[in-house]
Amino acid sequence: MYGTTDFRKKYEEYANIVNNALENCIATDDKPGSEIYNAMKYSLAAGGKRLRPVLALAVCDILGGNRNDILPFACAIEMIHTYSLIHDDLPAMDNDDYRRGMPSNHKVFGEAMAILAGDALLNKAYELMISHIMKKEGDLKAYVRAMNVIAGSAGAEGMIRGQTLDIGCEGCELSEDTLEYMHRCKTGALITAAVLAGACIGRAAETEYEALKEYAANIGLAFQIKDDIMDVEGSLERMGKMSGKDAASGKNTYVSVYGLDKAARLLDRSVSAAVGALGCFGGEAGFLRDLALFIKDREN
Ligand code: GRG
Repeated sequence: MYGTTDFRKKYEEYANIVNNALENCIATDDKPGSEIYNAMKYSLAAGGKRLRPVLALAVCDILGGNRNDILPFACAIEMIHTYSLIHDDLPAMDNDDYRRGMPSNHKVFGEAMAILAGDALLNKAYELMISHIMKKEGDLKAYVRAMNVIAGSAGAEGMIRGQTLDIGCEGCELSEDTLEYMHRCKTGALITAAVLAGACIGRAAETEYEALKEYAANIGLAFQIKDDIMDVEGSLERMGKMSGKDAASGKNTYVSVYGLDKAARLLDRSVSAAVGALGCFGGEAGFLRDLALFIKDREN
């Protein structure tokens, strides 16, 4: 049940699996230039909720998939997410001094190193997935499909499209449809990729895959609406990053377009739709239902 130790215990269990695996993902050596590893590890180890890899593991589990098989994909998604945060914090983008409760990557290592650390994490993510696939024998389709979903969602039709709109539309008024499209790309795409990677590796049937896609689209939207609400109501202490920045930089958010009350109603609607999408899984999907509620109530 959400809010009870069961949900929290399970979430922590998944997050610990991911954290342990991530610790071993970035090697180190004593050759010249090895300081890049420090910049990569700094942001990767800085904490964060690990929401995306937890989702990937949970979905794979519900489908009876192999945890060791989804883990490299889950870690790769977290690396891609971390790279996007490092780049998003740069002065040329959102110019944020704090992330995950710590100084942003470029504040510690400088802008050039922060760009390189992000690039290196992105490359490492694909190396990790491909290395895993190379160890496999037989039908590799499910692995390649998972990787294809991840690559597509991180790129110019997904997260980067969303960021392009976000940066390009500062100070202009977006229609409700374009706002939703921007958020579905910027935040929703990678969250959806995490769920669908779990579905691919867990060998979901097509109806299960479609149901999970619907669930993911709705929690992705809910996650972003909540983020927009927290930017108005949150604080640096609670969130580990600056609040109030969206309004100050003229960003289009659910709060700026709809107001706080309607944004909260839209959040409720997305969470209900997410929960509704899981009907075909019955009791097996309890954790995913609780996760949708957690997204609504989270404080960071
Ligand atoms: C630079 C290509 C590129 C993309 C950046 C992710 C992103 C796109 C920008 C981040 C800006 C932002 C605050 C978006 C709102 C939603 C979001 C992705 C929040 C951060 O994700 P969390 O809350 O972070 O899961 P943690 O630290 O918990 O992992």
